[in-house]
Amino acid sequence: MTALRLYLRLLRSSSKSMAQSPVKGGPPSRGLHAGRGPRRLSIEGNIAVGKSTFVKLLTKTYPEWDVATEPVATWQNVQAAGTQKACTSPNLGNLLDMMYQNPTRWSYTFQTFSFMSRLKVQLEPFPEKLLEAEKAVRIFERSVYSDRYIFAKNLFENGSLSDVEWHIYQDGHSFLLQEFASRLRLHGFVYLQAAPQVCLKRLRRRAREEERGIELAYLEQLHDQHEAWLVHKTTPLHSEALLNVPVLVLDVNDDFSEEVTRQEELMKRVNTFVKNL
Ligand code: UDP
Ligand code: D5M
Ligand code: MG
Repeated sequence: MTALRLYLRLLRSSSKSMAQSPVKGGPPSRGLHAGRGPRRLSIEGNIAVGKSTFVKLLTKTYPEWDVATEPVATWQNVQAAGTQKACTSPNLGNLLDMMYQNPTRWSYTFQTFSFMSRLKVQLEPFPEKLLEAEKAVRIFERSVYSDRYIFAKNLFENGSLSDVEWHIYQDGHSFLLQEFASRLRLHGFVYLQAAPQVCLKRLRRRAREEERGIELAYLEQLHDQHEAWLVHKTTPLHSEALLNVPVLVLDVNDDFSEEVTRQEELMKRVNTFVKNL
């Protein structure tokens, strides 16, 4: 069953009441990490701020941690359902490119697909082998929360999602988050913070083909969404518990990709944050 079909089936079986009512489930408030399971964190931040570079550093520094990168390749190469072998699967298109080329047509489809792909990543069982570690840690590059509270919200506010699309999206999102509350739980966010101009410079340096049309104004919108959600805490959330998840803000305006001392300092700060969860 494709992600989209599963999503639609779950949506149909969900309560008829639509998105406005907040969901009671969701990550509980935590200060100290109660119980044993792995600590689960998401690395958040604007496009091209350096998340992938940062998670690579985490992997190198803490090889015992489990790291899940963002499924961008899946969005760039949508495969037909039911096909088993990647080499023979018909490629249905580059949804990332379609969204950037025609946002009003493709944003809702993109949000549905990216949410489902992040949901799958966040629901994956923790590797047995790593569970043996005294303090197991799993890191995600972005989360089902940034999908909604950064991107979908922003696309609604800038007119790329209609009222009805935003409403249906939130309804499905809240429902699935409630259904999978305990398995989706995150214990901390690491917010990589940098000025939109810095992100634009890094975005141009990376030169991802689909992103060639992105302008500073879009990165400014996304920056404001991050600040509202993770710093000022003014973004209305589906669950109050999410509001209480600890956030580590790391200023990455200064280049860290080549600076070993800065890298060590950043890695230590994450480790201290994780230990205190
Ligand atoms: N980059 C950089 N300085 C940094 C961090 C990243 O120049 O301190 C570069 C990195 O090499 C890449 C681009 O910025 O070319 C975007 O980084 P990444 O893909 O890690 O960003 P993401 O979109 O994952 O946040
Ligand atoms: O993010 C990867 C690319 O995917 C970047 O162009 C932003 C885009 N993206 C990721 N999630 C979403 C959602 N939910 N909606 C719209 N666009 C999205 P990067 O920051 O480069 O790792
Ligand atoms: Mg990335």
